[in-house]
Amino acid sequence: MSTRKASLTDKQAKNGTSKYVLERCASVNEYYDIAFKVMLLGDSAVGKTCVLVRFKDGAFLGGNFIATVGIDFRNKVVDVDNLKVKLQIWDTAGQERFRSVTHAYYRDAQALLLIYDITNKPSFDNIRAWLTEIHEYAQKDVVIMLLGNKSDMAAERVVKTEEGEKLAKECGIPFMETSAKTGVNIELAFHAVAKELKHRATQQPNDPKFKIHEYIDSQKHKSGCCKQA
Ligand SMILES: Nc1nc2c(ncn2[C@@H]2O[C@H](COP(=O)(O)OP(=O)(O)OP(=O)(O)O)[C@@H](O)[C@H]2O)c(=O)[nH]1
Ligand SMILES: [Mg+2]
Repeated sequence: MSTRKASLTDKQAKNGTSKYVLERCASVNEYYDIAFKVMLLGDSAVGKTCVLVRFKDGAFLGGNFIATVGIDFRNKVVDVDNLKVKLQIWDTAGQERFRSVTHAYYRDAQALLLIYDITNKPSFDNIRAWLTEIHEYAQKDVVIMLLGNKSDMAAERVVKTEEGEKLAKECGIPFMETSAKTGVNIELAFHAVAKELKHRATQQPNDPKFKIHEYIDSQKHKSGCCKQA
């Protein structure tokens, strides 16, 4: 084990401002300052596992679809404003029969990425039901982000970008379209969530509030990410 001086942890512990998981050390391979749990939710086959694999390994899981059974997680450490933020990302099974298994994990999650498939209308229509479930099982202040995945499949699109934007606006949550296949917006989605969680955990009373919607818009424009599929 390597130990790192973690002024953040001490400060937070002293003034008791955070209920987040703040840890000061890690194994040799996994060096981090602060850790959060993120959950991927959405109907079966929308691409949750592929989004996670793209983010974690930079690869696309093409070929035959293998539905996730139960729940699984992967860790990734990202840099946020010079802080090492560990995201423990839980990949849930979208199939109905596993729902009771995944419910048990909601309480621990600090962020939820709610995913639909832009080529599958029912997966979009079910987002409201997912949000009802989230309100029932998740923490009240959980960070939620809506993702319309498979943006590379322009010819098969049945859910317009504007529909995703409208729903997200109604629910007051950030939104973007992603592609686990091309990688479009995958890093940005996780990074925005990591930044929001880090700000919530470390914010001092007089610090300016982090505005996730504005951050996403500024980064989208920077990378020109949404112009191509
Ligand atoms: N073209 C394209 N195909 C994708 C994308 N993401 C996932 N897929 C494909 O969609 C299928 C389902 O992907 P998964 O990631 O396994 O779906 P899932 O949401 O994890 O499904 P469950 O585990 O059953 O909940 C697979 O055949 C993937 O190759 C994407 O961004 N673009
Ligand atoms: Mg899966």
